[in-house]
Amino acid sequence: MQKSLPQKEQGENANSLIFSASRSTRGRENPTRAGKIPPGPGKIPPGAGKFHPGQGTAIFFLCGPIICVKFVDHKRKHMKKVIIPAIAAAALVIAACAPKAAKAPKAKAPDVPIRTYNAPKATSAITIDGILDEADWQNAPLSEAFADIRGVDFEPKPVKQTHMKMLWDDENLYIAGIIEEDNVTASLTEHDAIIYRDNDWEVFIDPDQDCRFYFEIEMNALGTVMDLLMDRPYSQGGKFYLPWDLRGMKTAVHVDGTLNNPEDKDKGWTVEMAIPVASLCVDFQKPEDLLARDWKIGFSRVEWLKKEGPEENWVWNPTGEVNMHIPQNWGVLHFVK
Ligand SMILES: [Ca+2]
Ligand SMILES: [Ca+2]
Ligand SMILES: [Ca+2]
Repeated sequence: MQKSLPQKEQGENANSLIFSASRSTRGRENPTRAGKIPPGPGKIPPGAGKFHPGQGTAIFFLCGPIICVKFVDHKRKHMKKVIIPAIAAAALVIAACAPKAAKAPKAKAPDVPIRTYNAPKATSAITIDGILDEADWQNAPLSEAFADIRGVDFEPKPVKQTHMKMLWDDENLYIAGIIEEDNVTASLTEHDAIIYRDNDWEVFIDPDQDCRFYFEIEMNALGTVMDLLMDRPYSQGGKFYLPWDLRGMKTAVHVDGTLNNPEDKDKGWTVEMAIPVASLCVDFQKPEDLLARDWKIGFSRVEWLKKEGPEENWVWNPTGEVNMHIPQNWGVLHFVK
């Protein structure tokens, strides 16, 4: 049995909820899941930078262009006179007196491949009903199969297939999620609930690729949406803004099977989304500015194979750890003109 759920459209004030401190998003509930906080610059050890002549005392005096240095050895009770060029002496003194440079933390080399999706421009209207029967969807390339978030070759590999497709026009980014599922389930019905407590579909978007002010959308098979704005990743002290709603976004889910009925075997569910580019602009950005460049975009599917967890995180572009909030490790969306 196939069932299409009604399309949902978000208005400017759609379903805004009072922010609750008890709500949180994945990665925040357990900081270890948010990735390691990068070490700060090393502290300068006490005393570093001071000139320590050891057992003696150095006496400097100028003789024209030459600096003379006399070392008085307190133990051996004698003096050594050393004549060195002024420039070299100055360099020696500066080097001895300069604080030792703090070792910069090593940047984590991206050990994940960065995938690119070449999104065609839609040639006709896309009806957001969860059904991907438009000719444009048929012609859009199917993404690589989703992999474990920790790496393309990470074992065990996902036991259920997931793919996505994307299209665009001058107003919207269109997203299709194709989710294989033998038992389609969903329970959360409240907008901005923590949707990943159900099996879900997640999209992360950073149009200007600055890893700041990026957007997260989660949906379950009931079509319930959580959307939020992040000012930066949690690992950098980022905060999320849950009352923010993606204005004008249209979403729909189509279930190919029966929802919440474990007695039969389902095929899966599909998600169809239209995201207004104008609703993703920050500062003085205009939609045409955003559509003129590539975006960073991440897709994730949370699957609770065991009720007690831990949950599976299957993603388009692995980030390398169980944490989606690493925007630099998301894939790239390229708008084919
Ligand atoms: Ca459709
Ligand atoms: Ca950004
Ligand atoms: Ca929201």
